[in-house]
Amino acid sequence: EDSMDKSNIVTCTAPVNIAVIKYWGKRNEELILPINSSLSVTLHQDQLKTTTTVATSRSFQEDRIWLNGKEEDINHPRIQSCLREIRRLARKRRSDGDPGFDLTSLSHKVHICSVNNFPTAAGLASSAAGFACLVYTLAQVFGIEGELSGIARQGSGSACRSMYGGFVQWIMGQKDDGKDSLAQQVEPETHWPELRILVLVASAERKPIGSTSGMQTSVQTSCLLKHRAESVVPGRMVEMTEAVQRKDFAAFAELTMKDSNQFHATCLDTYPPIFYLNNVSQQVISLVHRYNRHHGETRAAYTFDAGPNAVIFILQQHVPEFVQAVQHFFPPESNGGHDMISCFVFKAG
Ligand code: 2P0
Repeated sequence: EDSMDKSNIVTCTAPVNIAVIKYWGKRNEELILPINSSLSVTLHQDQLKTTTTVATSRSFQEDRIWLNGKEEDINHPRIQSCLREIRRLARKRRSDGDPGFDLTSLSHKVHICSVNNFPTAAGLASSAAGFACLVYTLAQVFGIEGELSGIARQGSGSACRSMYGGFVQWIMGQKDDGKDSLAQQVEPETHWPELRILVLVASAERKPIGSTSGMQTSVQTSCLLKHRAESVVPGRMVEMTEAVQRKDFAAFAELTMKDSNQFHATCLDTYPPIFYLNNVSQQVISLVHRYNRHHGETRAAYTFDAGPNAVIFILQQHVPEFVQAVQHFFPPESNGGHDMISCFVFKAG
């Protein structure tokens, strides 16, 4: 290869994660430091995911980025944070004597191309997989290994949890510089192979209020959010970690539903209020509680993020029965006057 024209292309994928203890609210907007810790389940890699290709070449004049085929502004502050932090780490590693991936000069510009295999802005955490993938792929290109969740966090808070598989906690940290606000694996996906994740798509419409500005207003106006962050979540993080470690489905499920409900209560407590749940979401909530009551045990749990689509946690052996209940409640052949719903089944990954 001609050393005058070194180029390098790397493609990686990163999965979506679903929070069971929700992140909502920042104490530092620029560094993306949260007001509480959170815990999530990462989906299996080849399901809902982002695929990112990064190319570098001496001939590139400037950094550029394309998202789902459309060129976007590379000067977006969060993209710039990730690029800057990766290049800073690469420079540091090399000055420490580690040559890294010496195909890629630090002075080379990057072209980034990122695609999702699911609709963005449908409340399915596209920014989490997107920034996790961006940071991971850039790290591969520049030959960096090790802790990267602190950089992914600076792209999007929830992205730090997509850097690991299985059950992952994002520890809020105490420091002002954010160095201890990192994601950590609680258990790998192999820990609980029977667990299934159903996504019930009630709407693929764009959400009315984005997470970033929504949580800003919540921090400014909701005293319920302050109470939740200070007095509720710390205990729930411990209980949830233990429920996962014991594979105690009922405990896991009840905490998941309560935490989703409290998150949406803080949205309603925000002023002006934020509504992410719609009529279909409320019907799914009733359906899950009726289903559990019918069986006399907690067999299914719902959780909702910044959108109306439900995510259901359930054990493998109960999936057919639950899907049947969903189809009975939301008949697929109905149209006009009835709400439609489609169901996708996933595993932790
Ligand atoms: C979560 N959500 O824990 C919560 C639950 C939505 C509801 O993380 O501003 O896109 O980029 O840090 O990560 C959505 O917030 O917000 C989110 P930023 P992000 O999954």
